[in-house]
Amino acid sequence: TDPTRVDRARGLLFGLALGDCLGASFEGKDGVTEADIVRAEHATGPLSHTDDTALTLVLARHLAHRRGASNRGRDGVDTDVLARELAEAWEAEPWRGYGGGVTTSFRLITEGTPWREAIRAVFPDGSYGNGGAMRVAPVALAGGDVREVAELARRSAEVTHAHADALHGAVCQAVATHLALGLDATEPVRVARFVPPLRECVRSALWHDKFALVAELADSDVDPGQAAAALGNDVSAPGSVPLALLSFLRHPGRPVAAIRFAIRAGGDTDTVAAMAGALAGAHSGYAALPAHAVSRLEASRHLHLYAEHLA
Ligand code: 8NA
Ligand code: MG
Ligand code: MG
Ligand code: MG
Repeated sequence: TDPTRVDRARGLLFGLALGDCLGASFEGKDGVTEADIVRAEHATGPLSHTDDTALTLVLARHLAHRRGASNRGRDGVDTDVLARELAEAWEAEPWRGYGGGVTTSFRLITEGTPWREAIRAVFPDGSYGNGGAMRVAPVALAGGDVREVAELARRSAEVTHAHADALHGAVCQAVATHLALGLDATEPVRVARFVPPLRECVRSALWHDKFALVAELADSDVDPGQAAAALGNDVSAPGSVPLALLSFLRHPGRPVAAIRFAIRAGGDTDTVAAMAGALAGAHSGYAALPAHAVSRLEASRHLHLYAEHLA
């Protein structure tokens, strides 16, 4: 049966956290096998997350709070407030595996530098890292339609990432997640439902080429290594967001398979698996995630809370 809205909201957040936690121990490793990942899924003890989940929780809380009755009519993202909230989360737990550029930005923001200035301190043209995309999925629940989701995604990402490719990555991941939420989970997933709206929202030749490749590979039998070679698997937004989308499209209705594919592709495994997990969880719902692994997620209580608020 088709999952309910709240089941999908839970699937989105828990799928993201599961991908992050499982992917974290394989970051940068080559030759990761299915058996290695299965072992990680079935281990005991808490599954701890990295910056991807930590900042997703901040954005989810921000969106949930600004949805309250007292904020009716205001924008879903207050950039000045969000910049401070993200920087405070870094300051509280700087050991969660943050990128080098964003670490400097967050430190400057906590010291009082305006975020627009702080985010160009290391990279004058802004960061093209995937940090805006990795945390963006909750905006798919907050926006009413594709246009609104794209705008929220841009605003949520621009407080740390000024480079156009980082913003394109956030819009791509948010819009794809919104589309996944809206599809009937009992019917086959068609790539053609994703590519035209993504092309519309992301106006960039580089990204249009990536979407064409994703469409081609989604209907092929490429293995994760070949997918990484074709699309990239690094910390840049264009080098990771398309691979996450492909991981989902190759395994519709099977969130664990999507996450495993993303991890086996290597490189920035926590982030690609987090983004693939968000897409797959939004489509299939919480009940489709593996109960044992999900029960070990460190952030479980907050993930449930924000899923209910945002659903
Ligand atoms: P970021 O803004 O620091 O960007 C990440 C990295 O991308 C930077 O440290 C640079 O190496 C590179 N980069 C970005 N923009 C430019 C530019 N304009 N010129 C040259 N190099 C650039 O942080 P972020 O939040 O975007 O990064 C997210 C990633 O960092 C995620 O993968 C997250 O898990 C974390 N992370 C990644 C790794 C890894 O190497 N795979 C390790 C630890 C943490
Ligand atoms: Mg991480
Ligand atoms: Mg409020
Ligand atoms: Mg990462």
